[in-house]
Amino acid sequence: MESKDRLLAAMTAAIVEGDRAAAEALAAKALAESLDLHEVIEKGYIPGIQKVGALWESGEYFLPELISSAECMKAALAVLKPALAAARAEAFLRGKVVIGTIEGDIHDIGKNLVASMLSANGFDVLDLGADVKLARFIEAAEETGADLICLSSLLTTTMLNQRRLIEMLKERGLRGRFKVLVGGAPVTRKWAEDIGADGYGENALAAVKLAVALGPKRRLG
Ligand code: B12
Repeated sequence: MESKDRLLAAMTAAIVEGDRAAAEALAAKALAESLDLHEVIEKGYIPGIQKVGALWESGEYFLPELISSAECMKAALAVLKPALAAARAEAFLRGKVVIGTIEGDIHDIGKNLVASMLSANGFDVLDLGADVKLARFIEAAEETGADLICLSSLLTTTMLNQRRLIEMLKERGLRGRFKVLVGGAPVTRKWAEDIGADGYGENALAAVKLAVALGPKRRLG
């Protein structure tokens, strides 16, 4: 148990220090030791990028450090991704999801995590990437017959586009066709309610629970 805690602490430190090799090696170790990958991500890596955010806010870190930590985070998640995806084979299709970071916003770490976890939990996920135009979300959802549209926003300015997307769905007579889930650091339950979203999740696990609850019941049988 103690060694697991040490491993989680080392993951956090690797992200804070921007040590990519260590971040990747620790992810490989987590796989080798069959650790719970949700715990590894939530308690090992995410606290690292949160600390980096705090160091940036306090003026101790600058953009290069932020970018290098973000790259480390991505590299570690890339190591874990195949194992997360493998879990999917055991699940059955729970619904189709279109996900992306909303127009004007390039933050994609949290969105990638949510996409990976949804995929690992049996959802068919189309990840549109970051800075995705509002119309593109709607086109993709219509094309793929999606059940859920998941919108990530990390900036207070781009959060407004979540509201705009829901308005666009209404304007096009499509609001009833898709469930809209919103998330991202500045997003709150209150905001989700205010804009008429179907749900808000504070982290990737919450996103999965929400998607399961809101997804098409017919395929859950
Ligand atoms: C890493 C980072 C960057 C990296 C992004 C790299 C990348 N590829 O993503 C870089 C360096 C590029 C960057 C750039 C910028 N950043 Co930045 N960044 C961050 C930082 C430190 C961490 C974000 C992160 O990855 N967190 C970890 C992930 C795992 O958490 P998460 O994204 O919140 O996601 C979780 C949940 O929110 C949830 N979730 C996420 N999406 C969804 C979606 C759904 C549907 C659901 C249900 C759940 C859900 O689940 C996720 C997993 O648990 C934050 C600080 C912070 N405290 O958030 C600032 C922060 C978001 N950035 C900020 C800013 C200002 C910027 C810049 C504008 C800086 C600049 N002057 O250029 C640019 C943005 C340019 C743009 N147009 O987008 C501000 C935003 C302030 C604000 N009020 O809007 C923050 C808060 C820092 C700060 N305190 O000032 N940034």
